[in-house]
Amino acid sequence: MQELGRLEDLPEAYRTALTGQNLVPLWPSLRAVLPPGKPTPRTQPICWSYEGLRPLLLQAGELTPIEKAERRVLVLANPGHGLDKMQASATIYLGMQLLLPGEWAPAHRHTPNAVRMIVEGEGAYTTVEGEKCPMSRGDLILTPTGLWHEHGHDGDKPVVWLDVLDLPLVYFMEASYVTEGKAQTVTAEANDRAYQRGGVVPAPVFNRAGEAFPMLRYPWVDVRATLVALAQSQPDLDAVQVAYVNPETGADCQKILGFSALMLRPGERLQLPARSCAMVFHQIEGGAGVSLEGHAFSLAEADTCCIPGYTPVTLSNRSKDQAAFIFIADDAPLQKKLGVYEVRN
Ligand code: GTQ
Repeated sequence: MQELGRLEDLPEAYRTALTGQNLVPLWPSLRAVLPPGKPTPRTQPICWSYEGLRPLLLQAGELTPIEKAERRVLVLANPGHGLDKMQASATIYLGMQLLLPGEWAPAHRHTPNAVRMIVEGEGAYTTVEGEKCPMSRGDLILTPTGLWHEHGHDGDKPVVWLDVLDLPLVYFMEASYVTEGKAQTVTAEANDRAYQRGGVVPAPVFNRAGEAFPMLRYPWVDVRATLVALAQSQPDLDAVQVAYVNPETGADCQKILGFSALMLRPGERLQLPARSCAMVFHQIEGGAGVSLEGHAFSLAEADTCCIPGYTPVTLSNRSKDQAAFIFIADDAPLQKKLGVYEVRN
């Protein structure tokens, strides 16, 4: 590839004249913005151990009352982007949120989409547009763009969950803002009960079709049972994986980030091809190895890691006799909509 002229090659007076008119020559920077063959990601492969962060999160509970935090969260920040940018990847934000018994994180709504993956504790709930969604380990609760949400806790031990938002992207677009509200009136218990089985949805008499987000809570007991049944019924399947989708359209459950759950059979080693999307892995149950060029992580329960796009990755179950379960988030839905999604075999 042809080497291009550098900024220093240009006369000082010319550069000053350009700057004076807010002009910049492209050629000294062309290779940086269009690198050959594959992007140069800022996103570094990074792992956050739950054992490491949990005491610090509990300490935040002592140091900062909920009224002074609104959302008591430690952000899982990727140093490749700079810690102050609060990015796990270019598009994905991750945070571990703590709610103590009796606390309340007030109602608001915002333009970024969020999901919560429940990590620890019982008795807390998120109310989304009046729908009360109880939280148990492994449940996925959606709080999509523009929907009112607040968190409460009637239990007696700390509750922790992983927030996954498309905040970096929405912020980059200069479209990120919040509206504060007052406590919602609960009008429904989690409507996942309306979606007990795949293939049947509520009939027109109380039709929810047409809602962008008909299902807000995906209970882990159901997702886990689906994975186990899938593994049993289809032993030859390459990857025992299910996607979290809108039950009425089959589309990704949110528009920007995609979510799935993966089961690694005892002793299984799964090679994933390089895909253009960045990925987040959160260990729900068991232990897994995550290896990619130059990096290897060992995930224990509740650990979280992220890897950049365009990287083949191998997942391996560290146990020979127990299944391992992983929650995955990526930005494939966004990339597909934009036409830049790739799989490289
Ligand atoms: O729970 O609504 O981690 O608004 C970041 C922003 C959580 C939330 C975060 C938020 C929330």
